Amino acid sequence: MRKMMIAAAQIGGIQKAESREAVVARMIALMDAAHAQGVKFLAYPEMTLTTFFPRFYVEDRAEFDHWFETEMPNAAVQPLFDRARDYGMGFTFGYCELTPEGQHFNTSVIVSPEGEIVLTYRKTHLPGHAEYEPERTHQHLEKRYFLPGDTGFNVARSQDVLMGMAICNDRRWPESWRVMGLQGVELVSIGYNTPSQNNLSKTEGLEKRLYHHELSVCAGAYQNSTYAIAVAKCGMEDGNHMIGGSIIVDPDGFVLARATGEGDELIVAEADFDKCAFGKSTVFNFAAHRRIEHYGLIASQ
Ligand code: CDT
Repeated sequence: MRKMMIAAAQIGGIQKAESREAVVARMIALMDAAHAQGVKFLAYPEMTLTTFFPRFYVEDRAEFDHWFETEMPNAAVQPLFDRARDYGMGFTFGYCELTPEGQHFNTSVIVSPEGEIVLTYRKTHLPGHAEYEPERTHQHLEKRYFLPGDTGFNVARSQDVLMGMAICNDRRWPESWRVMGLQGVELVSIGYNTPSQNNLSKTEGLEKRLYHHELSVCAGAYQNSTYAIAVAKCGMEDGNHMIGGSIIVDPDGFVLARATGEGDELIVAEADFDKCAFGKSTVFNFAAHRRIEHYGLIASQ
C-alpha cells in the first residue's frame, strides 16, 4: 500500500493590488493547516501568485511583465519552499514564467519534500483570444500574454508516486490526460481560474460551468485510472467572479473531497496509489486494448 494524505489549497480571489508576499502568507496558512492534518502533498491553483490578469487588455504587453516571475523560487516564494521542506511536504503551484529568452508561459511546477523542482509544465491549451474584442463583455486574453507551452505532458516520480500536471483549460481535453495516462500517471494536479461568465457563455450559468469542470476531471481520472486534484482560484477578483468547486478524485472517478466555498479553503483526502493498478491492468490496460490504427486523425489535425 502506498497511502498518502493529499490536499487541495483552494485560493479565494487575489486583487490586483495584492502583493506576492501577502499571497504567499495565505498559501503558508493553508500549508500549516494541511500539515496539521498529516498532508504530504498539497496542490495550489493556476497563477497562484497573482490576479488572473488576462481579463485585462494592455496594448504594450511589456506593461504586464510585472505579473511574471523570472526565477523560481524567488525571494517572495522562498518562505513557502522553506515551510514545505520543514514539513517534509511536496507541493505544486502555478505562476507566470518569463524565461531568460523573453518567452512568457503559464507554468506550474512540482516541488519535492526536499525543496527541489522535480517537474515543470507549461500550459498547452490556451483559451481565449489575442486581440481586444470590443463585442465581448469580458476579455480572456491568454493567447495575448502567453505562448503555448513547449514541455508537453511529462510525468515524474516524486514521493514514490508518478505525478503529472495540467493547467485549467487542459483538463477539458482528453488528449492531456491520455498522454500522461500512457506514461502510467498516478496523480494529476490541475490548477484553474475559470471565469463564471464571459460574453460567449451568458446562457451557460454557474451550475453548468461547475458541472463541465467536474465532469472533465472525473472522466479524465477514471479513463486513465489516476488520482486527480483540481484546485481553483475563485470567488471575486477585481469585480469578476470565478467558479470554485475544487475536488480530489480517485482512480474510479469518484469525488473524495469537494470545496464548499469560494475562499481560501483546504480539502483533504487519503490516497492509496496502489489503487491505480486495478484500472490500468483491466479495462484501461492500454497495451492490451487500445486500437491506435484508428486514432491517427487525432494527432494529424
Ligand atoms: N484559465 C483558463 O484556462 N480558463 C478557461 C476559461 C475558458 S472560458 C470558459 C477554462 O477552461 O476554465
